[in-house]
Amino acid sequence: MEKGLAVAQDCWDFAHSLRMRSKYALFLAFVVIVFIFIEKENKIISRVSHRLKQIPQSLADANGTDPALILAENASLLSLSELDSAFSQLQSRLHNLSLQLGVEPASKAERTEPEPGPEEEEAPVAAEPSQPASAPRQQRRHVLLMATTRTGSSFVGEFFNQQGNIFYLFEPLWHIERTVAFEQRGSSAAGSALVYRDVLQQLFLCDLYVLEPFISPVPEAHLTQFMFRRGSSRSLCEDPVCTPFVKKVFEKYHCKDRRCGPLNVTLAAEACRRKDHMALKAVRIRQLEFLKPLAEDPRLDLRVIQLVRDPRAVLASRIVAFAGKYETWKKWLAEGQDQLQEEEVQRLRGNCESIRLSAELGLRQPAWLRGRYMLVRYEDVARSPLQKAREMYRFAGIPLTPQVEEWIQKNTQAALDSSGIYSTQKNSSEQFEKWRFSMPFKLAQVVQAACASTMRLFGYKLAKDAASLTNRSISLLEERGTFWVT
Ligand SMILES: *[C@@H]1O[C@H](CO)[C@@H](O)[C@H](O)[C@H]1NC(C)=O
Ligand SMILES: *[C@@H]1O[C@H](CO)[C@@H](O)[C@H](O)[C@H]1NC(C)=O
Ligand SMILES: *[C@@H]1O[C@H](CO)[C@@H](O)[C@H](O)[C@H]1NC(C)=O
Ligand SMILES: *[C@@H]1O[C@H](CO)[C@@H](O)[C@H](O)[C@H]1NC(C)=O
Ligand SMILES: *[C@@H]1O[C@H](CO)[C@@H](O)[C@H](O)[C@H]1NC(C)=O
Ligand SMILES: CC(=O)N[C@H]1CO[C@H](CO)[C@@H](O)[C@@H]1O
Repeated sequence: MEKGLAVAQDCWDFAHSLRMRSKYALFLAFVVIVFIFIEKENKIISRVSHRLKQIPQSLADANGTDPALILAENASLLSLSELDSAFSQLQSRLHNLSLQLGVEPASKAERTEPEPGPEEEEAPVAAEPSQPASAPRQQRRHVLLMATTRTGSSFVGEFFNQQGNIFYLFEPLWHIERTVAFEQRGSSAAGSALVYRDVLQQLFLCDLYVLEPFISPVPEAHLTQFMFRRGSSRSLCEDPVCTPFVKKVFEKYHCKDRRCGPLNVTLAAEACRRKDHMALKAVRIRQLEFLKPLAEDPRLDLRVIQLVRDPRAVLASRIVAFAGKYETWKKWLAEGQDQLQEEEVQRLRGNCESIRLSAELGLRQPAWLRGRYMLVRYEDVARSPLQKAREMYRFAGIPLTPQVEEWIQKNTQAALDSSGIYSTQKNSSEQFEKWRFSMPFKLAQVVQAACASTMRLFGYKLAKDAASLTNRSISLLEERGTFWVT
């Protein structure tokens, strides 16, 4: 099919394909370099490349609600048909290599979820391939906190991090984004979504080794000082994952309350398997529909919690937090008249749309997602953190422990204490609405125009004028109660 496409190309198509080829050259170079560096991990890379080869298939599966995705699909099909032969070759090399090393050819080494318990000594990489996965372990849940930046996802992630029996990871996909500098548009955005998804799937299975090829520098002997935000995962900082501190080894994202040696990925993977549940937070998963294979994986019991926040607040927060990336916005705000670049507005609209499309899909509850999707508004969490935590835990089917409640009580009160007010619903709502009183109305207007349908879906009311934006007695939030719980 792909060959046929390639043969039938006319001149324009040829030019187009050249462009695509150069677009992918970098990515290919990356794959090859990684390959050279981590021959030991050839199974993983082989699997990634194998998965990438399947992209045309997967894209055909993904139902194109998103017009951007339809375009991406076309582009991907073309460019990937060119990549196809390169990947076949890579796979063949990996196959030869694995034969030389005397290990099972990667394509046949399907992994099954290892059983928990002390007898579990072997690293998954060395595990014997066995029969197709048996029934999922009773009750083990795999929670994905799916958010975007500046939506309070670190805070909500703590709800899961604090439960002693959940293995929680904070933004593990950061490593993938860093290493594979995908373009954020068109075909490569779709490609990156599939890599994210496949890595996510392995992580949920406690295959933490899948991250290693993406950590820079690549870990040696499964030991790394560069695990992103290790300190934000309790599970990576407690015994026995916290090994004795090693002098002069600098760990950038070290544990907060104690000093540990570099992360031993094997120990972390073992800890993951010992815990009853697995949760992780990701701001890099843009489209819910890509998660379908995870929802249908019999080894997983997936629960997706999509966290959303008023896009006006998100933009206001991003302009402060990512000043460099929002230079144009700041200039536009400072200099008055100048027209805001259409490109920026388009990006804003695109972000809002992808959030809305995911939420609409989730709320529609197609069969594969039934009982697996929950939508949560940050504003509701900020106003009643404990109640929302209980709902999320009930949805996930995981017991809420006293530690979690304590943490929430301590931290929501501490935040209020430090600003001189005490904990009531009314006062904490002042906290979460702070953006209203510092946001120029024209900025709010731009967001309201670009994100109107997203705001309507989530119950964020439009402010008609500058006065209503800053008038405390006008609520910009429709009450939605627990309507969202599925
Ligand atoms: C895509 O959606 C249409 C309806 O919108 C449905 O008939 C079709 O079966 C879907 N295809 C897949 C692969 O889910
Ligand atoms: C897909 O690509 C082909 C060849 O470049 C082009 O003729 C066609 O219009 C594209 N289709 C879409 C939906 O973009
Ligand atoms: C793999 O090995 C086979 C036979 O041993 C050989 O024909 C083939 O060219 C090798 N592939 C690569 C990419 O080296
Ligand atoms: C990491 O932990 C595993 C499992 O306990 C152990 O076998 C291995 O030697 C450790 N690696 C290093 C480099 O200490
Ligand atoms: C704020 O809104 C309320 C209700 O609409 C209105 O009665 C009040 O006058 C407004 N306050 C100001 C300062 O505009
Ligand atoms: C219980 C409490 O401290 N409530 C305070 C909430 O904030 C308002 C002012 O914004 C105070 O007047 C209340 O006393």
